[in-house]
Amino acid sequence: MRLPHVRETSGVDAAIVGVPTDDAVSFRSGARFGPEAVRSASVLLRAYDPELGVDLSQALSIVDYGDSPTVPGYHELTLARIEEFLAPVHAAGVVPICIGGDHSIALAELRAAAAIHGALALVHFDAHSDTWDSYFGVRYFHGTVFRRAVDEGLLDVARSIQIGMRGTLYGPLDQEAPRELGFEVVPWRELRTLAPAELARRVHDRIGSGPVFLSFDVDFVDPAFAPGTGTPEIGGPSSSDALELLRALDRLDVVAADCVGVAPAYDHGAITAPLPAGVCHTILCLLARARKP
Ligand SMILES: [Mn+2]
Repeated sequence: MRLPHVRETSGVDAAIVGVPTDDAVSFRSGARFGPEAVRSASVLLRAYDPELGVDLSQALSIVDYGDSPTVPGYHELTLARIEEFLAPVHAAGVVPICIGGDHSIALAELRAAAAIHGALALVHFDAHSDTWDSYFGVRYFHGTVFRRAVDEGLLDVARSIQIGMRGTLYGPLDQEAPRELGFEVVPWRELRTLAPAELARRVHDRIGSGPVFLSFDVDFVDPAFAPGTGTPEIGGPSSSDALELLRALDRLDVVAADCVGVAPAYDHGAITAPLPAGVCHTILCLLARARKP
């Protein structure tokens, strides 16, 4: 978006933060190049969103805060570095919007956010719940991230909702796991019957008031629209569906957000990256609208 690349937080409303890591994926790696691809695609974005009636250049002060440090090959150290990188952003009251990276980064984002805001409500768009207990016998993985967040008390799970789940599982217990943890789940087969305003009502009924972490995995969208991702799941919403659902989520107190899972090596003709770029733009517009009196 040609935002100023500065570490300034004074007077800043939101900061774009790249998180180039993919050590915690179970299948296709490559999301460490996601931030670079999304920034390239975002060059085409213009400030004004006619659907939401927001001119970002007028409504918010936004910076590109650069990329978080990582330690390739040492995922748990990477989590600590991301948390440390985000701490001053939250301390300054700035909303970080992280570009992944694989979804494991959400644990570090939540640790940094909860240190300032306390336990957060989760609004989570994804084909996957990411609530498995372990992968390969290891607890810190992209598919375990929201169970770890519950374990660590980072989420107010009674105010949290997961949206868009679909695809094959290891067994029926996998489907029940997020609900047993306390999440509300709107699987894609149910979601596809809801108008965006109906989903928004469900979200608001669930969230109430208080700080929200908004997390968007690009694999929420069908791989026909977003093939450049690590764990594609067929039979999902279009990018148009996704943007309409997102736009309906007005008036949430979003204190941190991310868009994860972009792996440009699996992309074809750079189809995928405009979606996460547009999702981040839409989240910024929602932020601007929520702040208007
Ligand atoms: Mn996913």
